[in-house]
Amino acid sequence: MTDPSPDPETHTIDCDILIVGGGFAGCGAAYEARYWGRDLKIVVAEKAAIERSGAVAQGLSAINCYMGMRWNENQPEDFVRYVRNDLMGLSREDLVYDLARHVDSTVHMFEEWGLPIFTDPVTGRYVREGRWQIMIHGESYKPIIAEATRKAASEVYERIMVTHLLPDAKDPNRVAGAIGFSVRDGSFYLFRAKAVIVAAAGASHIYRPRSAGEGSGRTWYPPWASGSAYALLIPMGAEMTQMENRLVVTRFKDGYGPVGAWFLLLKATATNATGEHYEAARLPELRERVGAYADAKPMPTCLRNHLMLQEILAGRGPILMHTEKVLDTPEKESIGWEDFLNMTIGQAVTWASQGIEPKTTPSELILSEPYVMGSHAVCAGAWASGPADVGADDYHWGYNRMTTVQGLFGAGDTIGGSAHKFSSGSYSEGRLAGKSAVAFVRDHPGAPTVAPERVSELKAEVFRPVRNWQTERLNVTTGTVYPEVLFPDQGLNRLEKIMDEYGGGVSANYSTNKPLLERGLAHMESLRVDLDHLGARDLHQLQRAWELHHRWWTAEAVLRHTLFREETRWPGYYYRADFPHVDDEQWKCFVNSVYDPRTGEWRLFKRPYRPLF
Ligand code: SFD
Ligand code: AMP
Repeated sequence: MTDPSPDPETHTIDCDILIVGGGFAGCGAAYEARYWGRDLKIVVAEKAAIERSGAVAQGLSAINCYMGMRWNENQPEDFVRYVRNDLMGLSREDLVYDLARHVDSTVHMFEEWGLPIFTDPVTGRYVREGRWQIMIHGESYKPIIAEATRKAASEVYERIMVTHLLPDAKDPNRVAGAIGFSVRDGSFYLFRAKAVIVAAAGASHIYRPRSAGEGSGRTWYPPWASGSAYALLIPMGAEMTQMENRLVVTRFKDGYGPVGAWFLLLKATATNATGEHYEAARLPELRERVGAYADAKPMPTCLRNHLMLQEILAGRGPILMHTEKVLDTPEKESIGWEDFLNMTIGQAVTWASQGIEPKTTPSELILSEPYVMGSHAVCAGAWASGPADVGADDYHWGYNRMTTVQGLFGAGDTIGGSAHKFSSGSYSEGRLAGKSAVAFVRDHPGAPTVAPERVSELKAEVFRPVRNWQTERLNVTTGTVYPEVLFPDQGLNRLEKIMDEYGGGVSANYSTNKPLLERGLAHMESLRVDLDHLGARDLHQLQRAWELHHRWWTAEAVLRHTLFREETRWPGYYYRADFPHVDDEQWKCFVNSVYDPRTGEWRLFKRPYRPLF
């Protein structure tokens, strides 16, 4: 294999709308932008291949956001109440409501395109996993969705890792495109666009995972989710929200198999090692900590985590999911296995390798390491304009799902304040962003200005790890020790250690405090300086190098937000040990941040929470 070039050829692509990331939100954005913008050039840039990219690469076994309005099962207002409750009172309810009123039409389209949804032969309704979730045979979920995007987009550029967004040369608060490189041939890509929709996923591997060494890389959210959704936006000066609201999920131990179908559809229960149902027993203690939130129905996800953690810390683990009590028919047994074979094959493999027969043996549950996301039971991400017809005036400044940067939109994990979107909601939010981006392009038909010198500077920056390696490769002391080179896996281990120990990861039982966070930020600064020394022997390592950069930005934002919020709003996600209680008086508000690219300074501040009703 020849060495990658540190100064490869440049491909320039001009378009109306650039969509970064062809996952669920990106696919929805392309589909809807084409509907409203028949004449526009709509381009997708994706770091993998859209048939199997993103969080749904392996498939899924449920669609976790579906109202069922045609059967009068739920109304959007019910969903707003649910999300408000699950997020301990804090949501951008205009965004949540907007999503809820549109999500059903997305699911109906998926079915029309061939996605098999469990349907009750008697009622003709979709089979409910829980109040908001429906069951699917979803191994091929992503290829089905990608097919429509292939038809809708003018061009889909695959294997392109987007590294930076470009500001307009005349107006730094307007986006003008993006740059990246091909992970296959190493060439450089310049996209010039009138509007950009970022749909580039949340982040795993910010925190050291439970699986290390023996299963390094195994996580619940996929290892390829590298926080690009946040790292592309933050250096542009986009306002971020709720970056401290990171996700810890209850999962089957070692394989990270999700629990939803087991708890909700199969009605399995979890106990401590001696068979006690610990949740009820711990309620009085929970009330002392969080007051009335302890009696919220259903119990917020973070509080369920909290009770499990307390039980484990009290020495009463392992926590057991009693699969053996519910797989009493061949049909249920098949649903149980299919749940994992559709979506988290590794869990089925883990069962097999550990000799676990779920029909006769309970399985261990554990809490995962934290992830940064905007689409599951948390809502980290960009502060976005809401719809014009609902919500407070200060939640709306132009185009729906536009960030605080002109022409820069987001969807799915990218957009903050609006949790529980899941796959269907992320796609729906992509559709909303796609429609608005078309409106923006119609109102701003002029091409943006891209400064060639800025592009050259950034190009040199993108290929710096290749240059570093080629300059330093002979400067080796022994084996793989290159004193002047930091390899991406070494940098990643360092980042994960900092976040784990100072930012409230698994080894700290999710606990942190002001001095720890400040110390963590100091370590982050020295890591940032060392990122200039990243070395890449090949294109794979160059991609890893940029994924590390993106994880760094995401992690930095998490630490700064966690430091600013002086309370513990979501016990079970993380604990500010120096402020252990929920403090509605001071902190029932959003924590937002803006990074200033000119000065390198971060500004953190509060934004009011305004309930929709
Ligand atoms: O059970 C760049 N999710 C579930 N959703 C459901 O509806 N039902 C479930 O059953 C779900 N479960 C679940 C889920 C996820 C995973 C991993 C498992 C189980 C094991 C959540 C959804 O999948 C999730 O909410 C959405 O997919 C989020 O959509 P989006 O579009 O925000 O993210 P994406 O789909 O991962 O797509 C991101 C794309 O961007 C690309 N990309 N491209 C170019 N340049 C860069 N720098 C890029 N960085 C990233 C990615 O390749 C990808 O295509 S359960 O656990 O709850
Ligand atoms: P999971 O498989 O854990 O990602 O969860 C899938 C869906 O089920 C999400 O909407 C969760 O919020 C919900 N869920 C999972 N476990 C429970 C539970 N014990 N009680 C209520 N909702 C749950």
